[in-house]
Amino acid sequence: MHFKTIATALAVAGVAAAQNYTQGSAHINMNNIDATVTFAKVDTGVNVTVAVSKGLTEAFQILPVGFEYHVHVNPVGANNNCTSTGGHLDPANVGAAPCDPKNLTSCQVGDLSGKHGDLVAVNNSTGAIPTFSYIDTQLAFSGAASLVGRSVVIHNNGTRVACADIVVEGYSGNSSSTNGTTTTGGSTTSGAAKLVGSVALSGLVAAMMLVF
Ligand SMILES: *[C@@H]1O[C@H](CO)[C@@H](O)[C@H](O)[C@H]1NC(C)=O
Ligand SMILES: *[C@@H]1O[C@H](CO)[C@@H](O)[C@H](O)[C@H]1NC(C)=O
Ligand SMILES: *[C@@H]1O[C@H](CO)[C@@H](O)[C@H](O)[C@H]1NC(C)=O
Ligand SMILES: *[C@@H]1O[C@H](CO)[C@@H](O)[C@H](O)[C@H]1NC(C)=O
Ligand SMILES: *[C@@H]1O[C@H](CO)[C@@H](O)[C@H](O)[C@H]1NC(C)=O
Ligand SMILES: *[C@@H]1O[C@H](CO)[C@@H](O)[C@H](O)[C@H]1NC(C)=O
Ligand SMILES: *[C@@H]1O[C@H](CO)[C@@H](O)[C@H](O)[C@H]1NC(C)=O
Ligand SMILES: *[C@@H]1O[C@H](CO)[C@@H](O)[C@H](O)[C@H]1NC(C)=O
Ligand SMILES: CC(=O)N[C@H]1CO[C@H](CO)[C@@H](O)[C@@H]1O
Repeated sequence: MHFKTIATALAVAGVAAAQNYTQGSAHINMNNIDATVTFAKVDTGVNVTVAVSKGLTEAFQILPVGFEYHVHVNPVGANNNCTSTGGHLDPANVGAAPCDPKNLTSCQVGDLSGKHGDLVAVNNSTGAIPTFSYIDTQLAFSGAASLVGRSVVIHNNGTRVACADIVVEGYSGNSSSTNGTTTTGGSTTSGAAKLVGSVALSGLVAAMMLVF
């Protein structure tokens, strides 16, 4: 009896521990852009580290202020479809009004560039940007501002140019796994199929980039 109670308590604690997420990252590798955005829980919020190894060149950049990037509510769709990520993470429903970084209630939680600055192009052949980190006091790993099941999207003058799911350590829900298989809403696409699809779609994506 006592043993059963303890076992049940341990099982419940196990479930709770499994949902105690503290780490996640989005590895964006699309349209010649390679960027990793890492999220780590800290006492004051989430430590965000941005590492761009290629693709954000000055030649590609449309706005002189750089590339916007945000946390979007949904995972990436089939064939690397960034449109499927939906809108910005915005649990307070702030909307599209400009974000004042000195007044965070004016900002969408997912508006990383609005709160912390754009990704500014480095004018060399690679488009790499020196790695930087900051603490975001609004992001979380649970609740309304949770990063779990979300994605990161990089924009160029508003156009969605690259995106990836936030892979949260310990989370095996509807988002990506790290082994090349992406599961979205129950359908699974292999890494190889995604590659073929993205090659076939690259022309279309280029055309879409002019439209969105
Ligand atoms: C969550 O993980 C942190 C860091 O490992 C730990 O300090 C904390 O006690 C855990 N909380 C729960 C509810 O398991
Ligand atoms: C944030 O993460 C970066 C990269 O891991 C690390 O260098 C930095 O010390 C961290 N900052 C805090 C406040 O934890
Ligand atoms: C991308 O996703 C959007 C919304 O989910 C959809 O309307 C659109 O048709 C998709 N595009 C492609 C090329 O599949
Ligand atoms: C901060 O932003 C909110 C939402 O836009 C606004 O209602 C409030 O007046 C602003 N506060 C200050 C001090 O500007
Ligand atoms: C481009 O600039 C980045 C950031 O300063 C640097 O890490 C990288 O080595 C540079 N690449 C070239 C080819 O100069
Ligand atoms: C940048 O975005 C604005 C607003 O959507 C649009 O009017 C303009 O044509 C875009 N510029 C380029 C070069 O795409
Ligand atoms: C790796 O992918 C396979 C499907 O190909 C899946 O069954 C397995 O759970 C995945 N492993 C992890 C750690 O996500
Ligand atoms: C996972 O997908 C299923 C089926 O599409 C949906 O009912 C469920 O709410 C999703 N769970 C999460 C955590 O997104
Ligand atoms: C400020 C500067 O050097 N801008 C250059 C960046 O690279 C592009 C493409 O090579 C040039 O056209 C710019 O003049």
